[in-house]
Amino acid sequence: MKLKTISAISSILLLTLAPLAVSQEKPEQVSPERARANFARPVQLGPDDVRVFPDAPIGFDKPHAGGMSGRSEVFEYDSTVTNTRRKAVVYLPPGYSPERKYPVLYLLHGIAGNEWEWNGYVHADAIVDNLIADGKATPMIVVMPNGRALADDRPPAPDKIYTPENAAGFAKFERDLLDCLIPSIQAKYSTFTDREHRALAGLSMGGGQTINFGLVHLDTFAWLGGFSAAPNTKPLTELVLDPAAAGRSLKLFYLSCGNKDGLISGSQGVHAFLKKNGIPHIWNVDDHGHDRDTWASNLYHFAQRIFR
Ligand code: FER
Repeated sequence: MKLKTISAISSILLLTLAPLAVSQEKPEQVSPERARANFARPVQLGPDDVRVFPDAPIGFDKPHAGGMSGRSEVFEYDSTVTNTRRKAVVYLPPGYSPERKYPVLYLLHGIAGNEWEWNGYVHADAIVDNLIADGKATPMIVVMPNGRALADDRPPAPDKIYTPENAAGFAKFERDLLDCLIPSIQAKYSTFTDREHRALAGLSMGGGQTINFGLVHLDTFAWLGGFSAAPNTKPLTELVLDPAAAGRSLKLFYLSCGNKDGLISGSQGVHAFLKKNGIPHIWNVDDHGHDRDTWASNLYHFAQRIFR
C-alpha cells in the first residue's frame, strides 16, 4: 500500500476514534462550549465497564432515628497559596475523643461546589455515620475543604463556572492541600499522620484533583477515590512514571462513573492505563449520570474499604 493511502486511512481512523475520548482540559482551555461538548459525548461501553457493587441500600444516606451521629464543624486555616484564611468542613465521628487517634479522609467537591457540597448535597455525614454505626467503616475524620484555591473561592455565577479562572483554582489547590490544610488539620485534631491513615477522594473536578494529586503524592496518600472524574484529570503517563512502584504503594485505587455520564471516557482511559500497567484498582460503573446518586453510592462503597 502506498504511504499516502496508509496515512489517509490512519487519519480516518483517528477522526472516528477522536470523539470517543475526553482529552485533558488544561485550566487555560476550559470554556462553557467545551464543557457542553464533553457532557454531550456519546457513551460507548466496553466489557470492563460494569458494576462491581450494587447501589447502596435504601436509607443509607438518611440520618437513622436514634442513631449516633458525628458532628460537622467549620475549620479555618491560613493559606500561603491564596494569602487568605480559608474554610473547610470537618466531620468528627460519633464519640470523637482527643484521647484517640483517627485516620483522615480528604473529600473534594465539584466545579460548582464548595466545602458544603458533600454534606449538603450528597449527605456524606449521614453516609459515614450509618457505616460507622453498622460497624462497616472505621471511625474517621472527614475533611471537606474548598478545593478552589483562589482568594475569592465562592462558587461562581452559573455563567462563570466553566472558565479558565475557576478551573485554575482547582489546580492551585494541590499546594494548599499539602502545605497548608493537612498540617493545620493535624495540628488541631487528633489524627494519625502516616500515609496509610490518609485518604483522598472526590467527585468530578474533585475526582480529577484526587487522581492528579494523589498519584504524584503517594508518600502522603495510600487510598484514592475518583468518582466521575472531570476532564481536569491529567494523562496517566504524566502522573505514573513507575507503575510497579505505584501498584505496590497504593492500598486502594477506587474509580467509578455512571454509564449515563458523557464524561465517562476520561475514567475509561484511567482504567485502561491502570489495567495495562497492572496497577490493582476497582472500576465501578453504575447506572447513574453525573449526579449525586452515583457520588453517594460510591462514597458508601469507598468509605467501607479504607483504613482497613
Ligand atoms: C469539563 C466538563 C465538566 C470540565 C470540567 C467539568 C475542566 C467538571 C464538572 C464537575 O465538576 O461537576 O469540560 O473541564
